[in-house]
Amino acid sequence: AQEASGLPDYVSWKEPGAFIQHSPQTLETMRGEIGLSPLTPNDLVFVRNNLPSLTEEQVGDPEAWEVNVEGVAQPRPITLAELRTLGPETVACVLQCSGNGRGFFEHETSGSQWLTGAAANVSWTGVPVRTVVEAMGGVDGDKSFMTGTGGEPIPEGLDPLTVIVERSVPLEAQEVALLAWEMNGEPIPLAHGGPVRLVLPGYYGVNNVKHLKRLSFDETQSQADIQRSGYRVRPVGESGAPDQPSMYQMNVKSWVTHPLREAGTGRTQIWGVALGGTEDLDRVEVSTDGGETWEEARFVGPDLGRFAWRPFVLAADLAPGTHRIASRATTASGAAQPRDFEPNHRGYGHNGWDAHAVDVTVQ
Ligand code: MSS
Repeated sequence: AQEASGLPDYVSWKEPGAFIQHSPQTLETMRGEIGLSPLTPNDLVFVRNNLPSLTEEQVGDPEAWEVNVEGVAQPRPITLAELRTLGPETVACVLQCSGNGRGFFEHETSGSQWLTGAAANVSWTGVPVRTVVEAMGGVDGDKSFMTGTGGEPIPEGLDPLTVIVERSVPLEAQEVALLAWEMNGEPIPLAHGGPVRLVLPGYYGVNNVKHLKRLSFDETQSQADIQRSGYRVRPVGESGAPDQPSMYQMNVKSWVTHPLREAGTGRTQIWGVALGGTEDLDRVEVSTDGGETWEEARFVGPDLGRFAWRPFVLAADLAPGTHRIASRATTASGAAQPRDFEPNHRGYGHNGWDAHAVDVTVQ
């Protein structure tokens, strides 16, 4: 990984210098770039593409973009223009890659070595999936899954199932899902899945299918590799298989974003962000002595709901020396970040507070 001096063309509109470039298709927001504002501006949002993002030429007229809805009583394609005529909704939620925090595991993991920056807090506008389904006569019969398919062309000569971005989530996810066309008040940039993206509040990034071309209600899960063996949680050394837990709902997590390395003597404001996954947060505590003692931090700014993250702050008077600063969030039902997080083969879902701590030197 290297710090991006020049960003690839499709994301050249993003803040230069704010990203760690793991590859042209994986850009991590630098830890200190996340401030106290509740939403992450589009030009600071991380990027993760399994396949190259669609181009404007490939998309054509965005209003004519079609999503094929299947597994409902009256299946049919629906255009973005028509989606706009159904009742819109806005939801703020965390967009976080399943592998965020992978770089903190001690075992060797393949994939981008994300630290904290494969996460953002975004306001999405679109139409609830429930509304679309109702307009098409409801789900047809007994279905257990909702499947979203990405619109990227499949490179020639490859078995589509090995590359297609197609994710199935439990049917109940339709209660919170959105077919979105706006991201923080702008048309969704292609790098983030425009013209229409499936947004699944509370679910890991991979389930939020970009350039959505098909939404289907099914009895079984997709047979695509990304569903069958990818994004499966298993012990280190084991291969992925459909009987292992899939990366669906996010867990409780927090991390400090300031200060990261140095601070002056006297008063320092320590801040960071905390998310409850699918639940409201009860509290965030901060430690300046590596977890020996904790003090409750204060949430800053509006509460944007249970799927959003909340910035927090704690004022501290730090004596000269090195301080290990950690944060630990707890949800309304009492789920708290563990000190250590059990390793898993692909390095998914790390929320251990100790590994996310920073050593800050005060002079
Ligand atoms: N979608 C599509 N279509 N394609 C691709 O590649 N990826 C995933 C999601 N979706 C994809 C999709 C992932 S994997 C993630 S994280 C996300 O997306 C990201 O987002 P952005 O916007 O940030 O880039 Mo991991 O779990």
